[in-house]
Amino acid sequence: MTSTRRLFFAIALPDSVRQAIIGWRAGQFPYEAGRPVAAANLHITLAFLGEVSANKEQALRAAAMRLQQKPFTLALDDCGHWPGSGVVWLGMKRAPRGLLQLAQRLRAQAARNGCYQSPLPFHPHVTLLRQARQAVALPPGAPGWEITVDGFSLYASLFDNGRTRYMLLDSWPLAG
Ligand code: 2AM
Repeated sequence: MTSTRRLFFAIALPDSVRQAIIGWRAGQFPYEAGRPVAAANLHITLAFLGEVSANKEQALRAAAMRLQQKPFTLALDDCGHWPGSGVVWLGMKRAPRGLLQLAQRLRAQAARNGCYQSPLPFHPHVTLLRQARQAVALPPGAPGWEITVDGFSLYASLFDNGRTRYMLLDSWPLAG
């Protein structure tokens, strides 16, 4: 049996932004709204890869290394709720073209390597709360934290001691 890991490509958020987000979140949502995602786990997923073998991981890493794209900025200025998946999220009113392009390229590579990709439109977001299945009073927007994205990363999703933890495996710069 070959072992697999649950992997995804994502944009890491700077520590200062993660701290600002959790401070803001604490003032916006009551305890019963949902389960807050740990500060260390706040990120924007670019492509979810699922359970991946070591061989496939190598191919995906090689594709990530070949990818050429310029850095871009984004502003986290939107907030919403998906009751079906129980997720309250932070996002962007207008996702920058660079972000959509980066995600599209990584998702295309993932699909080429046999990783199932959802046919639903890509909606870049930071998951703030989980298990939010009841109606949630949402703030009208979000403070609009600006982030310069000059790289992207590969993470493994681990579950230990009843907690989900994301382990950073590798990062690649955006340049060119
Ligand atoms: P979520 O935060 O909206 O749940 C690690 O689990 C990351 O991959 C999370 O950002 C999660 O998105 C995303 N993810 C998990 N399962 C997924 C799936 N089946 N399709 C797309 N993204 C998924």
